[in-house]
Amino acid sequence: MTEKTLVLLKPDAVERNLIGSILIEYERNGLKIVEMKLMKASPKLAEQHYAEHNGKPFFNRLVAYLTRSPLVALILEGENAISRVRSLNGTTDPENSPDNTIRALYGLSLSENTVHASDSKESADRERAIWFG
Ligand code: FUP
Repeated sequence: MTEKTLVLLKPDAVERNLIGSILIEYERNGLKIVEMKLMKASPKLAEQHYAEHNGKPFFNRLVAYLTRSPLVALILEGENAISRVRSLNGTTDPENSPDNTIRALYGLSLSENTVHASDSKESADRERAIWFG
C-alpha cells in the first residue's frame, strides 16, 4: 500500500549539517520526497506536534529543543512508507538503536535523536496536517 509519512530532521540534524546525509538514506531506500521545507517551528506548532507528551516531565525540554533553531519538515511517499521510515530511523534512544539506522549513526541522546517519523496512519494524517496544512 502506498503511504505518506511525516518526517522531521530536527534542529540537531540541521545544526550539524546532516540534512544531505539523512535524506540520502530515505532516497536510496526508494522513498520519494513529495513535500519539504526548512523552517523554525513555533512553540505552538511544537506543542501540537508533541501533544501526546503534554504534561510529561520532559515535555518543556522537548518543545525548547524542537524550536531552538531551524528544522526540515518533509513528507515521504512509498510502499509501506510509515513502517519503513520508522525502521530506517531506529529506536527512540540512539544508544540501543540497531546498527546503520539513522539514530544509531547520528543521534546524540534520547532527547536529541535527530529525526522524527509518524508512527501510524492516524499520526501521519494528523502530523501532515499540522506541518503542511
Ligand atoms: P518516537 O516515536 O521514537 O519519536 O518517540 P516518542 O514519541 O516516545 O518520543 C518523542 C520524543 O520525546 C523523542 F524523540 C525523544 C523525546 N523523549 C525524551 O526526551 N525523553 C523521554 O523519556 C522520552 C522521549
